[in-house]
Amino acid sequence: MKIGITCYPSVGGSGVIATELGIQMAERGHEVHFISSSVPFRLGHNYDNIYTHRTEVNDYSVFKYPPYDITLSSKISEVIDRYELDVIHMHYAIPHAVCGILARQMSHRKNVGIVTTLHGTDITVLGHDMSLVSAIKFGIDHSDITTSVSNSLTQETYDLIQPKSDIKTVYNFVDESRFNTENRLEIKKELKEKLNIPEQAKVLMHTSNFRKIKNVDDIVKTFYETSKSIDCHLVLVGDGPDMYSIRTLVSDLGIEDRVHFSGQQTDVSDYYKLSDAFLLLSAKESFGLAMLEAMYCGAVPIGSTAGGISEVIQHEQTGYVVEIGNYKQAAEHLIRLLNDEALYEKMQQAMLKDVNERFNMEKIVTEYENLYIKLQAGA
Ligand code: GMT
Repeated sequence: MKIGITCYPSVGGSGVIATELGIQMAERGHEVHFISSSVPFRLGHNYDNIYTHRTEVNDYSVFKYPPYDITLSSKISEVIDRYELDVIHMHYAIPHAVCGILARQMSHRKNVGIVTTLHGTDITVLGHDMSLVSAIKFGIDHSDITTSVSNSLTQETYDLIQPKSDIKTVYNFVDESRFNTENRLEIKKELKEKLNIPEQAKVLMHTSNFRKIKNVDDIVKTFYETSKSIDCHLVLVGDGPDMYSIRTLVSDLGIEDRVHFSGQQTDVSDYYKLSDAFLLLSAKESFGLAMLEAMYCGAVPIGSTAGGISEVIQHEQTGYVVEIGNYKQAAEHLIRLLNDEALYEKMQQAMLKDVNERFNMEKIVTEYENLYIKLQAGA
């Protein structure tokens, strides 16, 4: 098959899933075309059957707003026609699904299939913006197939947007050749030396884009509470708008010597392997891909009840789930877990088995491939 993929190419879970899916489709022999504003960051090296097409947004001075969506639609239609694409997969309803629909109308191949995947903030945040609801609904209803990354997001989309068409949940996946427990002990030792973390200290970790909805302040408070009873350090990977206030909180609590700001990293897998526990206490989170990556690397998760987090963590079996904002309870779970080696090991083993079964890459890539095949057959 010939597959077009459009996503936000910057660091972020939706771009990661779109890119990994494209790579896996190429590995299965399909021809894959990425059409986006820049080369997706996870596309590490060159593949014979992966092509990238960049949109150049026109900033002609008469335009008050550069017409990104129109330019992208035009580019997608050009690629559909030139490469005779069978399917285009749009990640995010706004603007990508709408661009895909417009592109199909512009192109000569009216039977090209459109799959749209909802990733979260297109619904959980934008879905509350009445000026965008009609566009999101249009994007879903005019796609041939719409998927969402968790049951929680699927339900929220039905409730908020009330689309006419069905939405199928397809969970996110992780490339286990990249995220695994290999050399966990050696990497832990090396990174602890590098970061000046004592060998016996436990490590808690979080990575994100440090937006308000990530509640990174709750993570710092959880760490602060935990560190009253456990010898531990906190490693924060990433950067974003809340960084200044988080640094201020860390300094106000007087814990600068045990909180490590590691900034944006292109490869976070070593940081996951360094960690005993991964924290994701967001106010909104459709799935929590970084948390799943951390789990594959052996870090036990403490998550909030937001969105799909509790679909990824099986509470008390493979990690813990606490009410949004309840950092004291998060700390209580951590203290019990990190004080009890037998409990920790049991939970870690159950977690590794569970994620490998439910979020298995081969299984989920096949689910997407079957959707593409279904569309091609019906074309
Ligand atoms: O979490 C973010 O801010 C990034 C965002 C994105 O656009 O990449 O992530 C969303 O999609 C990911 C992949 O499906 C999910 O794992 C994240 O949970 C989701 N983020 C939110 O719902 C806030």
